[in-house]
Amino acid sequence: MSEKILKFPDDFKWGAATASYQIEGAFREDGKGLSIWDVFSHIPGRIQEDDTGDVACDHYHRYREDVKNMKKIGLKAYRFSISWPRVIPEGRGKINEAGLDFYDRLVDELLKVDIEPFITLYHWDLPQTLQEKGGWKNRDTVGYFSDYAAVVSHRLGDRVHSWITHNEPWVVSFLGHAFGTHPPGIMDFSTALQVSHHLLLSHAGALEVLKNTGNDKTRVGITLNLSSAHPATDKEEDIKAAKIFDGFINRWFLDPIFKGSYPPDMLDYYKDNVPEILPGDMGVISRKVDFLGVNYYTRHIVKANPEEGILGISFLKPGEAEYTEMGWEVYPEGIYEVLKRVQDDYSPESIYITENGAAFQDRLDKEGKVEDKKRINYLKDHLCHIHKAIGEGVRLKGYFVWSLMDNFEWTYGYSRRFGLIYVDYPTQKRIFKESAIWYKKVIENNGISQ
Ligand code: IFM
Repeated sequence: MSEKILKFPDDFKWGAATASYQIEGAFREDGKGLSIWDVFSHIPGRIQEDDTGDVACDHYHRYREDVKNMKKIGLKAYRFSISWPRVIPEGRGKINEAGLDFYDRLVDELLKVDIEPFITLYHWDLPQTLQEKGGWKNRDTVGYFSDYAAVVSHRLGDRVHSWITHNEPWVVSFLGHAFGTHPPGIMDFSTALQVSHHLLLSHAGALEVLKNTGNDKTRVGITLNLSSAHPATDKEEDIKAAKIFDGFINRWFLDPIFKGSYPPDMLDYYKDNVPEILPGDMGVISRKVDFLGVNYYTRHIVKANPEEGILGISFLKPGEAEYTEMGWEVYPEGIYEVLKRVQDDYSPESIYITENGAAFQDRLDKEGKVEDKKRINYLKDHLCHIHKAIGEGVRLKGYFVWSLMDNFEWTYGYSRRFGLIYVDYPTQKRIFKESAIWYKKVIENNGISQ
């Protein structure tokens, strides 16, 4: 029987993604300043096993080998982030040319082998000096971010055309400022909401800078972590709880960007915690983006629980479902639900899945192989639902696996492995997992075999 292949559009961009703090290492080299993650990861007890990103995957020194591996997989695009304090050690003012040189070399190395760079400006590593001035709570940081965007664009904008301002502003706002599990470790809901507003403003500031300093090929977007929110039952209170969760994680960011206003039900719900919004802010935030980046990992089943936290909700985890090492339910239908919803309700010009992937327990066997069937199934099932969404008119232009290689998974340290490539940390040896070989075939076929 001949194999049936679900084909993707001819110009579909197959990629993989990483982020600076998670892979680079070299945390004090060549003039780099400290980031909030450098400082936070050194506080005992904050990170599993007290791991840090000091060395991580040593990508700063091994980027040539890493680009070769990308080419072996056949990637068409690579999404990575820039470390702000590597480029501007104190966040503003003096530029560190050696830091810019690193990204310059990386971009050239990628272009040499026809891999398109997608750059994220902010994947969470704020310069520590700016944190000491109030970080994202301080509105001045918005302006510093635009200046940083200009510096990077002047150096790389002739060769880099696809830019992402922020990665997952929800995580920065709430894990960093409401739940305190990420730096700066603040636990204050109104601060988190103010931060979310400043992040959105800074996105729009950088968007304008990138457009003005780039060329007619420059495309700018933002990446949001979106989820599909399912009510646990058809009881009115659970339906309402799911709507609140949707407002909290999805609409609080989508509405300002695409509609120029925060969702009215959430403004009511947050009451006194609502951020200070200056006249003109919403017009700025809703400047047109060229694309939306969507990070999708799982769905949420939401139940009303008035006793629980500020939102009064809790989550159900169905016993029969499969879970990843992060404890996230494997729910591939959700990627279809999110894509359709974004297209129907917000109609972005184009969309990229800028992250999708899974952490499972990977074992390097005696033959030196990593047989990660669960990851292959995860990726394949999600791609099937993506294919369906494209077939129904969703303007999805590309897909980036999280992640190219195992790396520092934030508060979980190195205990969670998301990579297509296994990293043996003591030797820094890179080993292709079975999923990398499978993904190579997907790219070759421009589709998935059924
Ligand atoms: O590793 C992270 C990434 O930095 C942002 N998105 C989610 C990934 C998995 O947790």
